[in-house]
Amino acid sequence: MADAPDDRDGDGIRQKLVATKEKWARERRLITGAPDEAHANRLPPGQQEVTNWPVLDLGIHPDVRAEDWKLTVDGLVANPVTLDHAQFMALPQSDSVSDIHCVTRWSRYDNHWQGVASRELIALVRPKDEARHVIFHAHDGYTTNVSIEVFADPDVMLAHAWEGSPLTRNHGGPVRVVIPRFYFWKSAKWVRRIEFSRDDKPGFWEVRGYHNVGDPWKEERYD
Ligand SMILES: Nc1nc2c(c(=O)[nH]1)N[C@H]1C(S)=C(S)[C@@H](COP(=O)(O)O)O[C@H]1N2
Ligand SMILES: [Mo]
Repeated sequence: MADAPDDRDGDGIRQKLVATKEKWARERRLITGAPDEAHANRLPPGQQEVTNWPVLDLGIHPDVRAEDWKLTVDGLVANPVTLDHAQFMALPQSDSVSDIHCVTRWSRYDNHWQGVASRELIALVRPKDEARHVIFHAHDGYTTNVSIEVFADPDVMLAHAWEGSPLTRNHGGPVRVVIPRFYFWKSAKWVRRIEFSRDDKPGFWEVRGYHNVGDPWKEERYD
């Protein structure tokens, strides 16, 4: 993991933040009790639209330069790879526009992403039949998990640019995951490894009371 210069006094603050979010999970805070499974509304239940882009994480912003960044895709795949930034940028590139929905209640519409679609990575590594889950590992120690079907959604990508500019460090640059149809905690910033697994491995928030799937229209905030 890279050093964390932002992290002076960070431990206490971070423990407090984690404790607060764990408490919300126990109390099932922010649940409105009105799922919208048909996606009748663009805004999922209990969410509010914002026009800024809040920064949310554990308070560690790893300083990973593009020239040092590498992505390993491994586990139950026929062709495990480790790509450097140039090799990653040489993969077929996509543009996508999607909404962000954070479990802390804010949603941000029409984010323009550029990057590599998950489908390109899947085609490259060829997951084995036994692979059922995908685990993301990030440079700050964060992990999160989705099913292989969710990872294969056409709008899932590894993004290196947002609104036409390189993704900034505080939002997970040089490369982050974007999984638009689920709460944003599933979208790992500073991603370094994508692991295909037979067994599920609940990640940082999933073991702290957050829902294992995290569908905003079903308000799957908590376990
Ligand atoms: N590596 C890493 N990725 C992470 C997190 C984190 O702490 N570390 N936090 C998650 C959470 S809870 C949210 S809401 C989004 C926030 O992304 P943003 O700061 O770009 O808005 O990142 C997600 N991905
Ligand atoms: Mo979050």
